[in-house]
Formats: sequence, C-alpha cells, structure tokens
Amino acid sequence: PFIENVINHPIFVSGKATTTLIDTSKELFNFKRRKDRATKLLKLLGDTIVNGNDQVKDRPVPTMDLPVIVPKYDHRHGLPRGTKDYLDRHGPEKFAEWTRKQKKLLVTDTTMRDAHQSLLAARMRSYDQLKVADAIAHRAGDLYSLECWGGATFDTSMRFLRENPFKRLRRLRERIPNVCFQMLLRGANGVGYSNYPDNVIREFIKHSAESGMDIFRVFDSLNYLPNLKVAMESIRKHTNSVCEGTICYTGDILDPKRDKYSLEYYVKMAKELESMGAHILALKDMSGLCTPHAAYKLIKTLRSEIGIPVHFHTHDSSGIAGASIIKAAEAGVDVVDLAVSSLSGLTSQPNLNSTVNALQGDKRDTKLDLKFLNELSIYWEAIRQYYEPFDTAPKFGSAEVYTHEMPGGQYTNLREQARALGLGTRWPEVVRYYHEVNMVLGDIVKVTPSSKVVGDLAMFLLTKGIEPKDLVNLEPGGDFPESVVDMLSGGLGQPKGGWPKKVQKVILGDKKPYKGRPGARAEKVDLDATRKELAKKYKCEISDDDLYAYLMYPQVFADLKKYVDEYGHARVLPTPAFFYGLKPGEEISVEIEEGKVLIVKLIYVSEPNGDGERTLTFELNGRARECVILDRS
Ligand code: 3PY
Ligand code: ZN
Repeated sequence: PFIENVINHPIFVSGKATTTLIDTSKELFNFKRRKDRATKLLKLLGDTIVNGNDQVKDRPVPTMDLPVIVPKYDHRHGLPRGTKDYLDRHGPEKFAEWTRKQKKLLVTDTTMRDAHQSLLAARMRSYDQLKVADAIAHRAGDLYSLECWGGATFDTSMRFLRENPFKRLRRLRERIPNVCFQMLLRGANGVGYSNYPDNVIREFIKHSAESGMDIFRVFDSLNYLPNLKVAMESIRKHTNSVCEGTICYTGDILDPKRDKYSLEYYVKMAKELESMGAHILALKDMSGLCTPHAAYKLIKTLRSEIGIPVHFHTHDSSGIAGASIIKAAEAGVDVVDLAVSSLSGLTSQPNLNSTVNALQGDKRDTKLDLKFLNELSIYWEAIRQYYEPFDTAPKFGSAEVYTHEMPGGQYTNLREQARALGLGTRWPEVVRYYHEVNMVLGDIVKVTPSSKVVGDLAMFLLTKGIEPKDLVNLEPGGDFPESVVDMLSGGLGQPKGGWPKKVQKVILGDKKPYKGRPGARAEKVDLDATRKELAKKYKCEISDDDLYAYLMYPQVFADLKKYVDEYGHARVLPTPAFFYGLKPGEEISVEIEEGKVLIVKLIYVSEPNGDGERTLTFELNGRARECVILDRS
C-alpha cells in the first residue's frame, strides 16, 4: 500500500510507533513509484495534447455533450444470484440442462464485445465498461451471459487502447461475479488471424478460464471441424466452463440454388458438434443472412435433431434481424444474442430492449428489467459519443448484405482499410469485388480470419485493376498477399469441397498445398523457454498474461511493453482525455491505483522553442508541474 507519510502510518496512528518505525516500514518509500506514475501520466497526456492520439488524428473532436449517467443501484443489497452462481455450483453439463429447461427466452448481452466490435471497430475501452459494471451486477442478474471478451477485442485492446486484455477480464469479473461471461474464440486461430500450435490454444484457454471466462463460443472460419477439436477438448477437460460448439451460417437454406450450405449440411454439423462434446450449440450468423423464415426452419429442425441447447447469434445488417430473433424464439431457440438499444442494430446485434418489450406477455417473455435496460441504453449512448471517429457503419439496413455476405464485425474494419489504401470513394466496387472473390474461391464461409483473406484479395485485385473472374487466367505464383497464399495452401484448414484447383494453382504457383488439420503439423511451443527468453529480454518477471499476449501477438505485445514503459497505464485515463487530450483549464480526476486519485488540470501550453519542444504546465493535486513534449507536427 502507499502510505503518504509517517503520521498517517497505522502504527503511528495507533500510538505504538517507536524510533524504528521509519527503518522497518518499507511502504513509506513507495512514493517513488507513485511519482513515476504521475510523471508518465503527464507525459502521456502531454503527448496526446501536443501531437494527438494516432487513432483519431485529423478527425474532428466529437461534441460529447450528452452527460454520462451511470444507472443507480442499491449498495446495501447483496448481488442477485445469476447464471455464474449456477455454473460454479453445478458445472457445465447441469448448466446446459438448466438452459434447455427454461421457458423464457434467455438473453446474452453483447454490448461489451460484438456490438462495439461491429459498430466502433472494437475500440471500446475498459474504463467505460468498468464504470457501469457494478450497476449491471446489481440490476441485470437475470441475463444469461455478458459477451465481453475475445474476437477482435483481444488484439485491439492491446494494439490501439494500450490495455492488458486479461486484466480487463479480471476487473470485470471482480465487479460482476454473478452473471456468466462469454467470449468468442476462433478455434485453432485463438483470438488471432492464423493457426496456433495446439499447446498454445490449450494453455490460452486455461488462462482465460482462470481469469474469469465461463462460456467459450468456439468456431472455425471454414466450418472445418478438425480445427475445433483441441479447443473443445481443452475447455471440457481443463476448465469448469461451458463449451459452445459453433456452426457458422452462410448462404440461404431456403434458396434451392444455393445448395452448398443446405439444411442437411447444418444439421449434420450440429450433430457432429454435439458428439464432439459441445454443451451448447451456437448458431453464428455473423453476416446476418439468416432471414426470419430460415431461422425458424433451421432452429425448428435443430430442436428435433439434437438434445443440447441452441444459442442464436445474428447481426442486423439487413435491418430485419429482429424478426429472425422473434421467429427463432417461436421455433424454440434457448438463448439469443442481443445488444442494448444504443449500441444495437445495423452491423451490430438486434435491439435487446425492444425484443424484451416485444415479448412481454408472450410465452417466451424474457422477464428482463426493461427499465434498467433503458437506463443502460442512456449510459451507452453517452459513451458512444467518445468513439465517433470509429462509428462508420452504414446508416441504414441494406439487402445488399445477402449478396456481399460481409460479416458485421468486418464491415467497419474493411471500410477503414479501404480508406487507408485510397479506395474510400470506390467502396461500392470493394463490395462487388468481395462478393465475386468469394465466388471465385468456391463460395466459402466468411468469418474471421477467412473473411479477412477474402477482403485482402478483393483489395489486392482492385488496386491492380484485375477483375476477380480473370484471376484464373493469371500467371501462377504471382505476388499475392501472404494471408491469401496461406489460406489457399491449407493454413486455415479445408473448406467444404476443397479449394478450386485452378485458382489454387494460380495463387500457390509451385508451392504444394497441405492437407488436413494445420495444428497437426504445427510444432509445439516450449512455453517455459519462451517465458525465460522474454524475462531475459525485458529484465522482469513474465506473467501468464504477458506470455499468452505475446504468443497471440508478438509484435503488438512488444509495442505495448515499450509503450507502458514510457507512458504507464493508459487505461486509467477517462476516454475523452485518452483520445482527445485536454484543453487549457480542463480538469480530470485519475485513479492511478485503487483509492489513489490525482486531480490533473491543464493550465497552459507554450509555443514551441527552437528545438520544437513545447512546455505544458499542469496542476497536479493543486501543485504546478511542467512537462516538455516534442511537437512532431
Ligand atoms: C470475430 O472473430 O471477431 C468475429 O466477430 C467473427 O464474427
Ligand atoms: Zn457476431
């Protein structure tokens, strides 16, 4: 603990201090650490004020005039018992049975993962999630789960927000111990974009469960079941968590012309997942292609063909996914994924609050507290203002999604990528290319990472001025993006029916494609040796958080280490200050550690001196502090 001075020391306060108190009380000397933190914090703020945060540079600062109102709750009452209590007490099998027995429609709130991934390029910070976490624990104990981790957020939280994703998970867990947490795991691709060795996946799962994860939704981006084996077995064997085996939905089961992904295909896959040990079946409609009648037919059929609960996930890119949810409920789905109003719709999940309202009095009535959910929506609406630079989803639902089939979570990201390549104004062409590339590749399941590869190839061809249909006529072995070569050589596993031979030849040239499961040929990583190497490199102890962050994203991890060394922990800053800095006269309070608050006010920013450096004057807990920052403009 940090103890300000001798007269505040508990021994001194208790009147038992002797002349040895100073010599024997190391904690009296912790001030250096705090001073360091304060210095780093001012440097971070100073750099953001002078040079801007790269993430939002050259974009207008949003107005942010809606106040942030955290829903109230009664501190005196204990937390309501929730699904997490049930899971801890009874284990995943009984938990699945309980799920199956419920008459009400069970609801997962995806606001803290997929909703912001799909609307705000996965940029939501822990700060904004933690602020409302106590209220959720007190007043939303009836939710089935909170999807709050995994997918793209592992990467973006480190890369762009400079946070430790595992700490996000543990901090949320501390505040919400009663409702199950859910994550999205890309099977053998972990939370990354390519295949990882089996032991990395296994240990990553164990560490995630230890850090607080309860429901693992595991999918493969080509629906290639051998890729799910290691992850599913690890969840079952090494954790007390729930294994949600996943079908990724694509195509249209009601269209006889699209017979590659038929009702029979999905039923067969569901049965296989059940026999592989899934406690729950997830139906993951990542692009929002499952129309209301398709949802009804598919779920009605699954309900009669398998015994485990069905959890339906969709996106509202078309604008009518709410109807699919209602039809899924009618067909007997057990759980659905929805997002709180102000972060719902379009590329995100359908509206949680409105669904709750629509089902009131129905036999599938969710029984959720709509008043609280509406207060929560007001909270998220205010928070959403901070992320306006990333808020680039289309403004209307569009039936085009049935043609391009782009996942909700990819749309805003690909648009950003296109803009960065100077293709921003050619977006309709990017969309056409995306569709045509998919067809040239044999009509594959498109979800991270296979969807990213389709996007990469589409952009590549567009910038080169090559039509997708002409791909087969190119000289073999050209200069294709690495991700494309990797996928076509079997690096992500095998798609249904294999890769079209001619296209594969053009992309691979003389390279021989692999057969079977990529994990089977990936060499085991020596985890102890890796930990030791890192400890040596960074001259510090390497925690499990560090190790698994490194194994997923070595370069991002290295960058983060360097950043933290220089600027400390960015997560403590309120979001407007993190993205947009402070204006002269503006004051913020920053909790640099539990119970230790700094009041920081920006007083003045000088003109640059001859070396281009500006001096910033702050007030730190009432005392003037200066900080010199190089103006890089
Ligand atoms: C992800 O893998 O991040 C997804 O959201 C896929 O839908
Ligand atoms: Zn999704």
